[in-house]
Amino acid sequence: MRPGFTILTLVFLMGCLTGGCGENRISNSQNKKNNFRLPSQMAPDTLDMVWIPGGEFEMGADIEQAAPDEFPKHEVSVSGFYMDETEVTNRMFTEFVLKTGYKTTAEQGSFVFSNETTPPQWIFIAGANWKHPEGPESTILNKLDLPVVHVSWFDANAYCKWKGKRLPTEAEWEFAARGGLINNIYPWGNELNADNPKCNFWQGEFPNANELTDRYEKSAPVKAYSPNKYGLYDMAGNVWEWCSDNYHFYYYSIATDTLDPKGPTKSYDPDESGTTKKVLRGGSFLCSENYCSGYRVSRRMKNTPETTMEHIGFRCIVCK
Ligand SMILES: [Ca+2]
Ligand SMILES: [Ca+2]
Repeated sequence: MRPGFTILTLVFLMGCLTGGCGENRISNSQNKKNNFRLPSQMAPDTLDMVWIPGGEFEMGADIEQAAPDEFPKHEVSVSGFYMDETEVTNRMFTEFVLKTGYKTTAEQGSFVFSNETTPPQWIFIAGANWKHPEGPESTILNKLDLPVVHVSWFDANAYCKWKGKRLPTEAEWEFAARGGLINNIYPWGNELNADNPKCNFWQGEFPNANELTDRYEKSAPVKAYSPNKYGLYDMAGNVWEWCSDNYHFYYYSIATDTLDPKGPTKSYDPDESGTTKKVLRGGSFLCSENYCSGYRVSRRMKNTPETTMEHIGFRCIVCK
């Protein structure tokens, strides 16, 4: 063993190779962007988490609005787990960075959604990162209870590992989002009801007309809307949430593992074949009916693990 290859490092590396409630899994390239060593991994606690009992469900979609990668709907079982009741907030992430000295992938800059361009669009801003979500002049001091954003998949994993937890799999995330309902479209049921929004999304025609019926142009404080029946907040909208799985367009057609599936070993996105992407779930404040409808419980999204944006965050889970 090389000098400097400490027991702590070994514990961390083993943590990277495990996941799933009780089963081994491999996360390729996890954390390779950051040469980060956990100075002290916490014993996991279940404070501010809710118990998701596990069980069988129909994963995916069968409605006209669904994207091709949400088909076919198929039966999956997941074991029980605890899940953070909210997205990880700026307050929580601040504690992590203060205690560990962790540097995020985006400390050089990140993508911010600008309303000052025509049409409104994503622009790269040097100095935009989790501490300055809208650019170097912005601050999180008045946003401590908003979800942390501009965090890469690597950053999300580092935080979860520090807490003694991990990212949910895509199946765990969808099971939890459904809140115990059967074949529901949204975490609360089957009606979107844009006149009285139950989550933070985009009412109106994206990207030109945000009607703000839900009162929030960008992200909202966590718990601004009612939780689902499991007690989970913002499983629809607010910010997208990283899952542990590789993204594969055809995964639902080719998957053979129906018990605690952990995603394909290789990623495939027909839009950018050859690029490894990770799954994102739940939609964001930018999702609208005319665009991605990401707030549907079965909606899948993907991005490269180093990607950071103003509408991407995460939450953790831990097994019993
Ligand atoms: Ca909104
Ligand atoms: Ca969310």
